[in-house]
Amino acid sequence: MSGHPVPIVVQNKETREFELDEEALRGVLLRPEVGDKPVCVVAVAGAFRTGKSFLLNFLVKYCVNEGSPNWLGDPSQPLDGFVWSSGMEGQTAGIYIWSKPFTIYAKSSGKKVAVILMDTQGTFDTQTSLRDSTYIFALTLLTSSVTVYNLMNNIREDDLTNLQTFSTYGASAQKEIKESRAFQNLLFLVRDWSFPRQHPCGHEGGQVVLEKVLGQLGEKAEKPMQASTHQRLMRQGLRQSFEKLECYLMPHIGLGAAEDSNFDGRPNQLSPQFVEHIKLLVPRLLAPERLVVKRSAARRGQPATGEELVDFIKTYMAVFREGKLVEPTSLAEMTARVCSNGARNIALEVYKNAMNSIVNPDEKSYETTLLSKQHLAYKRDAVAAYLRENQYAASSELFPVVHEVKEQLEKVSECMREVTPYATEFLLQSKNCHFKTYIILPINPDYFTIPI
Ligand SMILES: Nc1nc2c(ncn2[C@@H]2O[C@H](COP(=O)(O)OP(=O)(O)OP(=O)(O)O)[C@@H](O)[C@H]2O)c(=O)[nH]1
Ligand SMILES: [Mg+2]
Repeated sequence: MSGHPVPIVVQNKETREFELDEEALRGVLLRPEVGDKPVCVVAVAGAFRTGKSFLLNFLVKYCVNEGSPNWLGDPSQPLDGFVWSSGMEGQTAGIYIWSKPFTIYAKSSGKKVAVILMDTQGTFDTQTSLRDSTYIFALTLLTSSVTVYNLMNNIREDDLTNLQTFSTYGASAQKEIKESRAFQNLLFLVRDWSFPRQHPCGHEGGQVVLEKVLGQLGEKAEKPMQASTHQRLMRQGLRQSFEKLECYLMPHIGLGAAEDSNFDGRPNQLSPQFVEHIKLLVPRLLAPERLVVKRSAARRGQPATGEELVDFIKTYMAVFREGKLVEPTSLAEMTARVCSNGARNIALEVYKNAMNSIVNPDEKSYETTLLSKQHLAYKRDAVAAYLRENQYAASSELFPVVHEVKEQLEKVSECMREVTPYATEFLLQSKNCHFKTYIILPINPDYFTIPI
């Protein structure tokens, strides 16, 4: 086997904090074969004991054999590489990467790309708290260009809720370092897909299932289900959080493999359907024409290098460590926060559209009194929209975020008092608020924005 797994994020047994082994990370990412090539990071994350490390070893095989037609190799050879095991105890702890970056000539860009394979600690094992699960998953989303979200049997509502929790936490770290890009690609990988008669295994079936799951509560559904605001906003948020969402449905590995206590991963013990789909799935992630390079936020989306990836990981871990982010203390609180934020965005959209409608692009000045008057009316509409859209608005003691958000909307009016005739920018920083509020009233209404 060419290479071995290297632990780069390790949990300190005493403090329970995750720590970066920077030397180990640099030892891989600063190798001469990486140089200043763009990097592609393919990570597998998701619930514990669901075959993540097992799958990654097929990705290693594909890279080692350079995607040759016979890349799966001798079917009687055991599967090794990232440590995997049967049994019920969680196996992978922290984050590992493969010691050897693989150089692949990416057809789309005509450049060589260094591929990094990443294995992660399973979420929600008996030893892993919500906090740790969120930490690992969010860090994975932030640092990979493709995250495989490994699921069992189906895509359930709680899989979406968990993903929302993890991505919200990751996004708040992006905000903290003034990065506002969405995460890159996410592939829902459903293992042991339960309904192959209804939707056949593979990518096409997966896309249909994903559309159903993400769309069934939205406008696209033929018969929209009774959707709570939270469910709609969660789906909307997930779509907006990723550049690309895909799904692949995998068949079961076969009872022979699953029930044999001596199973060592050799392909000839796996079901032929599983092997067939492994041969289709792996090139979907790693074939030269499909590689997705990690992009650097600091350089306006240019491909990131190994050196930059080291910096990302260090920066994000530092942001997490500083503890300024909202602790994901409970899923309910997190959900309330996301729901409130979604409702806030809707409310601000209501306000922005209404104000845009009265700003004349040819006018170079605005009547302050007119704007203030309209502002008061539109602010009322926005607050009403916020309360209507937010199912948590009533329980403010339970979810203080509601209070914060309402306060922000109120603050808009304070800013408006200072409106001047020309392009104006206000910066509001409330002591009690985590967010900055800008109001920009330029000549062109397209720029009339209120990002919060
Ligand atoms: N049913 C089923 N079992 C699988 C599949 N792939 C692998 N396994 C089995 O799942 C068990 C766990 O595999 P691992 O790769 O160690 O799982 P993991 O998700 O990395 O586990 P943690 O690192 O503990 O989170 C092994 O016994 C594999 O044989 C699959 O697609 N379906
Ligand atoms: Mg594992």
